[in-house]
Amino acid sequence: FKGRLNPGYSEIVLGGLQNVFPRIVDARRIIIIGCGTSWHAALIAEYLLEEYARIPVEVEYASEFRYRKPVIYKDDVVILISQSGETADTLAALRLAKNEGALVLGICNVVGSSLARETEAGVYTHAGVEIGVASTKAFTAQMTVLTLFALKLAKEKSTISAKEFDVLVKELAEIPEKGRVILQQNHRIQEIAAKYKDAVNALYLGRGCLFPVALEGALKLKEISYIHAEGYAAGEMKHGPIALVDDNLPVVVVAPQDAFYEKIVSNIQEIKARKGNVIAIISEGDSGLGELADDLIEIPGSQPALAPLLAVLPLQLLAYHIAVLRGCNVDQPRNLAKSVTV
Ligand code: F1P
Repeated sequence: FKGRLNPGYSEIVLGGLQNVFPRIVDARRIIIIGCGTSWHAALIAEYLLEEYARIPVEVEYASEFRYRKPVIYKDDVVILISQSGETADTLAALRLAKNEGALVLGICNVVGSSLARETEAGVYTHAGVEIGVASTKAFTAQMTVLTLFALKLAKEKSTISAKEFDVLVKELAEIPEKGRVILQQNHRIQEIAAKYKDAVNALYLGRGCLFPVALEGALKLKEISYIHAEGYAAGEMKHGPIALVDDNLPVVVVAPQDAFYEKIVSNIQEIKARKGNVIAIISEGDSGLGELADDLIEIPGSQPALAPLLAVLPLQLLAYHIAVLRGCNVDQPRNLAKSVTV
């Protein structure tokens, strides 16, 4: 269970998967399963694996997968993601897939957990102990492992050019420094939190692999501040959530300068036309949204596939500050358990 990024050599080593990698390369499809935050990491992986490794991917909640009668092939690879490695639904899904003869792999944070013991191979995220109930650094670590996995598989399957692979690996190594730059805006994010701490509802929007990041931002706010929040694919706004927009609704829009930029700007215009309050997560130095959005948080530029690793940080911080300002216990939110073992 070892993962190692070897910049300079443009090679990705995921030691824990070494013996089973030939089976992964030959897989018919990949099914990724998790609960809560781990499920959001799985959704991001679907974008990356299909784009780069050109393999069909299905993502499902463990709590659904375990109770229906899913079709599982012996040449499927089933990846179970869990911070704790003890989530009952995820373990039940693991056993179901294993019984059907699929290759079951784990991505988890707790060494020696049930998930690690029962899967055939896997990668530890080594994110350190998660003190808070709501998953944060484990999510970043899960995404990092899944990004490495997608790129390694793409390389083995020759579905990515050497140049594109090298650029992504190089930029991946720069992510920690870019993350530090985002954390320097902590005070600014705290000020934004003070403006919206009394909100009753909030909406989070994103496109592409930043759509699951919007889901995760909404989940963090719900979990620790008890504000009702919904995450949506920005293109779906006009199919329902737009009815909610008024001058009481904060809308967090993940809007870096990527291929969707024009579309997301037009989403922001639609929200502003209905007097919604827009908190935009923008690319560093993007002056275009200054006039339009109410509040801006900058993230350094990156390859679009790596943007989730950066964009989630201000959303986690925003939820944290709002929860603290509302007097909530951010480490032990009501009704939640670190490991949902029943
Ligand atoms: C899954 C999860 C977490 C959430 C909370 C309840 O846990 O839904 O994402 O933050 O802790 O459990 P895990 O399977 O990733 O340990």
